[in-house]
Amino acid sequence: MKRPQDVDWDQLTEIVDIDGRLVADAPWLTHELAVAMYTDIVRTRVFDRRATAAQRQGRIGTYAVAEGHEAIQIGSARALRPQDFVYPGYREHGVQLSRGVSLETLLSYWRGLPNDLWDQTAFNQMVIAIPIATHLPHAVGHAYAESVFGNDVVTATYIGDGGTSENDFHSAMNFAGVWKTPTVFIVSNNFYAISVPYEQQTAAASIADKAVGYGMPAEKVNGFDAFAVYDATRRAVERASKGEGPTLIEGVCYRFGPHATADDPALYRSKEEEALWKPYDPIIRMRRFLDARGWWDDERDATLFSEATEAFEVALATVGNRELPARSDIVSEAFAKIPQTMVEQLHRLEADAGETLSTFPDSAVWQVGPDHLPEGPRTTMSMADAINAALHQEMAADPTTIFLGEDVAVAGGVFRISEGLLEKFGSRRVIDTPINESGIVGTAIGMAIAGARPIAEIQFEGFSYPAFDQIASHLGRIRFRTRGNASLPIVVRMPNGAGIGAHEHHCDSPGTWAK
Ligand SMILES: Cc1ncc(C[n+]2csc(CCOP(=O)(O)OP(=O)(O)O)c2C)c(N)n1
Ligand SMILES: [Mg+2]
Repeated sequence: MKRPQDVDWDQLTEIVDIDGRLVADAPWLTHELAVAMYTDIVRTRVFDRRATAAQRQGRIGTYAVAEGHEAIQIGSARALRPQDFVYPGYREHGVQLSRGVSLETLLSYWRGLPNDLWDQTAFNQMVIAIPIATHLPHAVGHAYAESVFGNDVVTATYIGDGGTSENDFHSAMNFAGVWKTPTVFIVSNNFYAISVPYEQQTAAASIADKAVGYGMPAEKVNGFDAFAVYDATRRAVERASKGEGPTLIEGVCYRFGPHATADDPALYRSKEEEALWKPYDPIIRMRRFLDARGWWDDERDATLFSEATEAFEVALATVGNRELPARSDIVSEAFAKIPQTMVEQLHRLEADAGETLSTFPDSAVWQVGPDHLPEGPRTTMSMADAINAALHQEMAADPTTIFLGEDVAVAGGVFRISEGLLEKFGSRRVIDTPINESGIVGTAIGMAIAGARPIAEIQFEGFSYPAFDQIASHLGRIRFRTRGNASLPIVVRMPNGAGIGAHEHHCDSPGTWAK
């Protein structure tokens, strides 16, 4: 049982207490900001309640309920600058609404309709990532690439207490710590991961404690106090922007509702426990604060709630009337050039369903045929020398190319494939990474979203398996998920077997897994 009296509140920073009293210095806390944040919190609450009801009516699919998390979401989102970039998890509806994602776009996502545009450049926010923690390395890579480009962009990324057990939490925190990227990690600690309580998730006394091992400052914040979260995020963004590196912010909160619409919290916590947390509702705290200052009244409140409800209903009706996308979207939106084998698979599906077979212009299809070698002088060299020459050429031709991997810089790679790159292109673009394959591919993905052309090296193909979540869950899907708004120009290169007679894993040919 997790009760408010079990929390050491003195450890958590607070700006406005549960009674709405200002308890710390906050010169930045203006009338305008407070009203804007309250408005966002109410819009998020209305969205959440209406979306939960819409799921019950069968109008959207399974939905992740956010009630209780609003202060962390709005407090952090409001502290980011317009140019900063967000990598959210599945529950950050408030962050999305506050940063301009339309109700229709959000509702389409939760209705399971991929036929709405998620334009990450319009919202400075990536589409929701469902596999827990896998988006964290993206935020780190994105921040890294922006600093290489000389842009003042901070990335913010969100995760839960349970998510900090995942491998990619570790890879992202480690890369961010070593690279000192301008990244803010925001952890919503609601003491549960679906049914599993905090104590069974981690033996760490707090999530913030985990940051120490990555050389990263951390702050524990009262996650019901949007102003405390705002202040912590504001300071973290300032530090990151000055080149002082990443920060972890742990916001302590409670999920008032179920994990998602498919979850029944009665299986793992009592009604008594839930009732103890109700007075901590961030809306009540914020409203008390505004009332005490005479900045709000019942009439304005009623208008805010009813306008938010109406906007939701209009958006839901629009989304409900939307046509399902054509079956052919599964190939046409997933590939810049559709492989012929995919067209054949699609045709088999369409034939089975008795549908007309889709046709695509020749220019949209990738016809794999014989190689056409360019005319001109030829020379003979080893494969290693040829790859090395190609890397030198590409890195010289395109300043957005970043080469990363284990032992690739100073040593020039264990097969000397990247020899000479460090000397020519410098340590910002030729990176000896920590030993973490998921981190290598994951950060490369974030770099590509930021506009870079990364080349990610896996030292031996037999060690590519830890990277496969990133490859399958993201590299292969982000184009589809964003309807082509994000296309990832990444090369993942890895040497394999080829008869070198080496010991296990150094001579694997995992290409056979694909057969
Ligand atoms: C890699 C992965 N494993 C499992 C799941 C299923 N799942 C979704 S949410 C969740 C619990 C996450 O808990 P926490 O990180 O504390 O975040 P909260 O839901 O409490 O906000 C699980 C196990 C998933 N989405 N991704
Ligand atoms: Mg949790």
